[in-house]
Amino acid sequence: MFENLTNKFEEVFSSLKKAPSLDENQVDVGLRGIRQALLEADVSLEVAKDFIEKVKPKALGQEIIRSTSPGDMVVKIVYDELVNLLGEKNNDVNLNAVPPVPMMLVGLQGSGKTTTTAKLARYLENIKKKKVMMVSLDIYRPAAQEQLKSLGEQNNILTLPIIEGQQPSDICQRAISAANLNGADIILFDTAGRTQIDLQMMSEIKQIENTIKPAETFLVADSLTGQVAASVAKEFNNTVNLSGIILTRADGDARGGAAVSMKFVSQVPIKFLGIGEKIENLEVFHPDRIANRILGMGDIVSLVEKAAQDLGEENIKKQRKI
Ligand SMILES: Nc1nc2c(ncn2[C@@H]2O[C@H](COP(=O)(O)OP(=O)(O)OP(=O)(O)O)[C@@H](O)[C@H]2O)c(=O)[nH]1
Ligand SMILES: [Mg+2]
Repeated sequence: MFENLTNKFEEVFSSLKKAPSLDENQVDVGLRGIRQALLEADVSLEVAKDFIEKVKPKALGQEIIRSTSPGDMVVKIVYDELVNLLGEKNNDVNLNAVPPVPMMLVGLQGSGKTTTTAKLARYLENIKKKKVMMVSLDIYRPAAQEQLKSLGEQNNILTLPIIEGQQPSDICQRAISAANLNGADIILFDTAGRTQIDLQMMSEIKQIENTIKPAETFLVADSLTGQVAASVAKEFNNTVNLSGIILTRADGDARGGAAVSMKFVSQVPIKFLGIGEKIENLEVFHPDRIANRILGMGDIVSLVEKAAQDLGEENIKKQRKI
């Protein structure tokens, strides 16, 4: 996952870290390498530019350049900014609503909504200890409702019985009564896939949103589509109030551009990563851990701490000299 980006960052960092001292020119070369790495990961020019603009003044700070391990210091600055860019901290699933808590999953055709609905149900049952009911509102694609039903059967998750020919708004009403009757804590609504320009479908999800008043509206987006995924999120967010992104196919994404751009472009945080086709292949998105993974340094946390400590000692020494 995100191997290309990791390799590029490693290249830049190894030359920065080798240097016993750093001057402005060396920092500049390093930052250009980072910018290039981001662009090759399919991050937009705007995101890459903003990132470098934030890192640069910090990396050129006199205490960094003069410190005993300037390379490590720059790594720490890049790490901190990357965590910021990815979303600072994980915002957990919002369960703060009257049960049955409604949540819906929206997204483009084939992005992974139905599979992710089942993954999320399993997560909420196993980790959050909630009883979940899954409901398909996809009345358009043949066998779409059966796909969710069979995922429910295979994994022992409750689904709303299918009534042929029922419209989404009626299915929503029926789901709420059935969930109450069955003592379900959460209802997950899987919606029909849509192409971006399909205004009729977009107005349908707006109507569903108005009917169920979801506590969470997740956009399911395909990581492999890079910066397109981020602009799709921005567009969906103009129609419905997205509360989180679930980025699927992260397992096959060597570049990582969607993960990096998503928050900046769409203003919506990533909450989960889909990392495979199986029901258990869902991972909570922790910006700090992902930044760690992207920078390709298992020891980054201790490195960061050490760098911060060195910086502190340096300052103390300086003060003593004065
Ligand atoms: N490798 C990988 N495959 C995934 C992931 N998530 C979903 N898929 C696969 O993507 C394909 C499409 O998934 P669906 O869940 O049917 O997608 P959808 O968005 O519901 O599709 P429509 O309802 O037709 O719009 C399936 O073959 C899934 O197994 C993931 O995180 N990793
Ligand atoms: Mg589907």
